[in-house]
Amino acid sequence: MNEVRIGVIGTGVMGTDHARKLAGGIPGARLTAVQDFAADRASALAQELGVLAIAEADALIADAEVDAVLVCSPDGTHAALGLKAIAAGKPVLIEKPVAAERGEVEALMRAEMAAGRKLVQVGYMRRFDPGYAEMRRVVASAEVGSPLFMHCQHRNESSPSYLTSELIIANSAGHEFDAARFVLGEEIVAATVISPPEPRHAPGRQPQFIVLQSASGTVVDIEVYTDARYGYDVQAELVCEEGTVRLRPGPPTSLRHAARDGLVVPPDWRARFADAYRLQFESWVRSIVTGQSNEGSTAWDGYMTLLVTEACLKAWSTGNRIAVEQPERPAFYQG
Ligand code: ISE
Repeated sequence: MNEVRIGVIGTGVMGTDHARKLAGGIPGARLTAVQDFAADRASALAQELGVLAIAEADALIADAEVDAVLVCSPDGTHAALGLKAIAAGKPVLIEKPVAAERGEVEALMRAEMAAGRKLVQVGYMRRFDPGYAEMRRVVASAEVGSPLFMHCQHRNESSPSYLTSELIIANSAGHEFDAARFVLGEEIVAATVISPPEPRHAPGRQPQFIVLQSASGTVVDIEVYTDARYGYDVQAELVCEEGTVRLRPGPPTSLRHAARDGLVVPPDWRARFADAYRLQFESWVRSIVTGQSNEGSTAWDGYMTLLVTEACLKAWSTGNRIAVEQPERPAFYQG
């Protein structure tokens, strides 16, 4: 296969952004179809991009013009659509989180193992951000010793009203759970969560401060504040025995304007991680064409991230330090 024809399910904010990227020059990829439960939204995007609008997700997965599927529909539909793509023998990139319930991911892994090849990738795009990739390299090379701390900061300018304190853990912080496993190259084994009061402008939503510990003892702290008002600001610093490595904040230039001197903060993750999303798609398409696996999150990674999420939710509701379950990793997902 030299060209991968891709169908996108879900044309909300992320699906639209992804579809535009796929239509605009990812080597080896061709966007052929889009689908959304809001048919007019899908039709408008299909018209803009010159592709087919398909009414039903099942029909898009089955379509002969679709070799691979990108799932960007609401979180609760991810796993079921992933299962259908596996049944059709088509590679599927599922936006995070891969599922809301662990049983759904277990079913996904069983189906993938029965199919005998890796078909699922989960859209934790930070793995393709050059900064996190460099952190992983520094840890693996041990050039500044072993990691002691990983400090993470995840701030959104604002959030939709449906984002609850629980969803801050289950949806937003999942990026850091996956990034920590990726950078440290080992599992997270324990979680503690404490929360400051709700900010006045975001009632009903507590920011979260999460402390994780990895299998060899590295401490990972994560501040998640989704109503920070000033912009999208994701930072991370890894402290190793003999040196540190941190993500470079913001763009390569700083702006002086209107009596201020400083870095411009991006409005949201689409701008901040535009390169990571593009690199994620390039890598996904290359892995489909070559049949070689890539650095992307597998169904197993999505599963372990979900188990960290479950431990954090329990830690938050009980105030205790909670052990993360450590199921045996199937041979299929090793290496
Ligand atoms: C959203 O779903 C994302 O994936 C963003 O990257 C994250 O910053 C945001 O908090 C989530 O709600």
